[in-house]
Amino acid sequence: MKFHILTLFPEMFAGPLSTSIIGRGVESGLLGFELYNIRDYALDRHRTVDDAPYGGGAGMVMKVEPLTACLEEATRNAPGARVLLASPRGTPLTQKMAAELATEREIVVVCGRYEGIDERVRELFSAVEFSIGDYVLTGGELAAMVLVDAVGRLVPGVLGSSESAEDESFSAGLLEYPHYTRPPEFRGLKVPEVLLSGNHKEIARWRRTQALLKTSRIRPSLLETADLTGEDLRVLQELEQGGAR
Ligand code: 9D3
Repeated sequence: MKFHILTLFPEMFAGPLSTSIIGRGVESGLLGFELYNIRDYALDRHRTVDDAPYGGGAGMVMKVEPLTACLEEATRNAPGARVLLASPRGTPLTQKMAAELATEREIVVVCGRYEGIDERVRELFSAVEFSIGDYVLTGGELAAMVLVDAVGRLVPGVLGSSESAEDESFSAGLLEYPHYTRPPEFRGLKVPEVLLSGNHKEIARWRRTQALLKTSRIRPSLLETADLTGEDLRVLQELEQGGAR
């Protein structure tokens, strides 16, 4: 999978693209990146990339001409690729979207800065806007990195066998159970006995209950779409009654 990333700050990407799982994906040739500095496509003397909004108001808008020239270059390099636009008004990125994008050969991602991008860019390239959540960032770069991370790790071969994405469907839409490793006691805090018991059936039951408890506390709406068994529903009902929340 090759990502074509259009940004005014290409240097921001150096860390995430060279580190850990994504960095290894690049090393192994499974992932590729091309960074485009949008300013290189501004043709005036001052290399202007922004201007005041028509209709007035605060802030600046990214100009259509440099972005179009830059996108024309990127889409020449990636014919037929989907064009994504990082934007606070986009569709919230989900694991499902990440999995769909991971099947593409190439993706073009535009990182906005200032108040936003001239709307005609979206129209001209049938760009799809995505957001990473309801909080305000200073630009689209961090959102693009989040997308690259979420999508890149799902490209076949990028995750090692020990990091396999397989057990992600295993948790069936619930928050994960708590994790522990050695030592068995630290500053008086003990690892739950059941995890040391070697009783795998009991361990699985405990983990499932913990996942249900955590989810009902932190993200109760996930329970509406989670893949729950009859036993799960019984456990949840007990939690509700027992006041263990
Ligand atoms: C005053 C209205 N603001 C919209 C909420 C203006 C504005 C704030 C921040 C316009 C652009 C930005 C920069 N943010 C992004 O480019 C962005 C973003 C985000 O802020 N939150 C979550 N996802 C994303 S994706 C791109």
